[in-house]
Amino acid sequence: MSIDKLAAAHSAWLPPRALQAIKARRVAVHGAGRLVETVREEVGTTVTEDAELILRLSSERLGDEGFALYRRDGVTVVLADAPAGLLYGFFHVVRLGEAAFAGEWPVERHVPAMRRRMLDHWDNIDVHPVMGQVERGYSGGSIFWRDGVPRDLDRVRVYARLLAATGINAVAINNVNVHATEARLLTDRLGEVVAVAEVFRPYGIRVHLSVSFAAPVMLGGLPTADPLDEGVRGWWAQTTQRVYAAIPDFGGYVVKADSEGQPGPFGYGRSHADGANVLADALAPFGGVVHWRAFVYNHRQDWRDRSTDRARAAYDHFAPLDGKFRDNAILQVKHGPIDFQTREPVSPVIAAMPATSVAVELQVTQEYTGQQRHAVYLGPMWSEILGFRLTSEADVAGLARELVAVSNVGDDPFWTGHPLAQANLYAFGRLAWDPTLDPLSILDEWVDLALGPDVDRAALHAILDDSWRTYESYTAPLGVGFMVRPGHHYGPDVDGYEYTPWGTYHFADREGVGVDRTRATGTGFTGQYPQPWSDVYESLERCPDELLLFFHHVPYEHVLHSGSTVIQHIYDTHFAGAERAVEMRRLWERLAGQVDPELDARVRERLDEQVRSAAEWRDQINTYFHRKSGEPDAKGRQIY
Ligand code: GCW
Repeated sequence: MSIDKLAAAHSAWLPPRALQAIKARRVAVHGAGRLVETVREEVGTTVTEDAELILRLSSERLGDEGFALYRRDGVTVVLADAPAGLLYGFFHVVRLGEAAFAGEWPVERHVPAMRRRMLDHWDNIDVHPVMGQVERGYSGGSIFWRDGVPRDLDRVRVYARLLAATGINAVAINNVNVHATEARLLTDRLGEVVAVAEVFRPYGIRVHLSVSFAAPVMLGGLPTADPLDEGVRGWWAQTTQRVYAAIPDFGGYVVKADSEGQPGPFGYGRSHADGANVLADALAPFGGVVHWRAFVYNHRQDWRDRSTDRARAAYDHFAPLDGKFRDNAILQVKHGPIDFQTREPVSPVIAAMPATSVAVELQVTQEYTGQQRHAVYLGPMWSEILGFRLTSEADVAGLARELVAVSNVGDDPFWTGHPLAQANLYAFGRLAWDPTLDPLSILDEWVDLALGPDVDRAALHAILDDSWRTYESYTAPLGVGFMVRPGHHYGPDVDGYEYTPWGTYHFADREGVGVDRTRATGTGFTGQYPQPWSDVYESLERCPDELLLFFHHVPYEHVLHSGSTVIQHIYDTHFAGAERAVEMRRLWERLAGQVDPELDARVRERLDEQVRSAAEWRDQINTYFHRKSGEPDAKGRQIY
């Protein structure tokens, strides 16, 4: 299928309209290389003289992916040292649209902040009886496999193009929980990875694979997967060599080890550095990397045991290993210490490992933020995380070498279930390229490209700008987290996890609520932070309201900085949040007739569910805390 036909069929943020400004002009493309060819295909017809847009390889010290652009004497010029830079420069012109051809401007240089900007798919080949095909997927089945076999990859081609337009340059295609069928992608099913890599390649995206640490046993028939065993080292080396023979630009491996039941080096009495390094050594001769996840904690905790704190686990396991990882081993750390909650402090691991390459992992798929049934624009949350000054020298974006996120895409016609969740995927790529971008301007970019310049932009901003905070306001209060229904994690269930082995507790009783993580009287987690955060979080007076219950157990009458008591704050935010959801649905009415009717219908269906679910959250949370505390609502509203 031609690019035009594909774009028309599944447009997201690259409908044919988005390329009109370029297609209406005379464009010259100079240079050779596969990605330069991609630019030529995108442009369609090129000229050699009298161009109004020139895209040219040159040497401007812009690195492998950077580009420069300027406009002089009526000509817009994009320069790049390497083909990938030219492709990113091209998509920048697409974003600018007509503005790329107006006025004159001096040279602007654009170089990505992160060398790798990666999406992890939690896709399986087989359909899991409970989880479905995509673990924590809310957009239908996998775009890579159906009925146990590879799909027609046309749609993956469109996906590659969409991702390249945001700056993504790496994709891991299968679930980090590697089951028996998917483990074989590394060996006898490698051909399927080859085919996907071929589709991603023209868009500058490298393919990575999640592998099982037990692969030498599962696939190689070895008696052990001990990382220090010579046979095991040899198996990884040979297997990896075969992968590179088939995919010369293969990106590398992603590993979830000793985590939630996955095998790992602890099973052999070895450290996670030993585990990561055996894979890193196998990949090094080919320039590959291993992404080793730091999501290691005891998921069989005794809820009676108040000394074990899941928030501490990643730091306790990994900080002592700083400096022990190979250069091509990247420690992939979730942005918060627990698990992608709506509100968490930034993980202290990000500051604790100066001699290790750290990738920060975000969750674009909305497992804990409304599962793509609630409209929740996550750009502001990520922007806050990335800009958080964790040490006196650097913010999170400065400490991270890479940004990785779990994808929210499936075979849904709108790609992301909730059409507005496309904005999250778009924003992730843009923030990974430049973490300093304003998330609300990124939203404007997405609106322009995806919905067109004529829709009611103010209404969309009113719906989405604060939607993350709105979601926060009607779900678990003040950073305490979870309170979701166990298993699928959708909707409220305040005590659902309270007496389970998962380590996610709120400790509410008739006096108060929250987790004491102080050094003075609690789990000592605050001590994992550098100053000033170590003291700020320790202090009941200085701890920010939104994280109060993450760090402290307080009485319901405790007065917040806002002046409200904890209990009244809970009531107020939950009433206000559920009302905001109703308001969001009302605002969407303003877009009637401005967007594709099917998209409109889908958004309405989701907003209806959001309104219902927000009311359910409001009533369960308010009722729960009213019953526990016995405190009335100062405004006398209905609590059950
Ligand atoms: O949040 C949890 C999810 C699991 C997921 C795990 C992880 C892939 O509930 O479904 O497993 O995180 O990040 O490994």
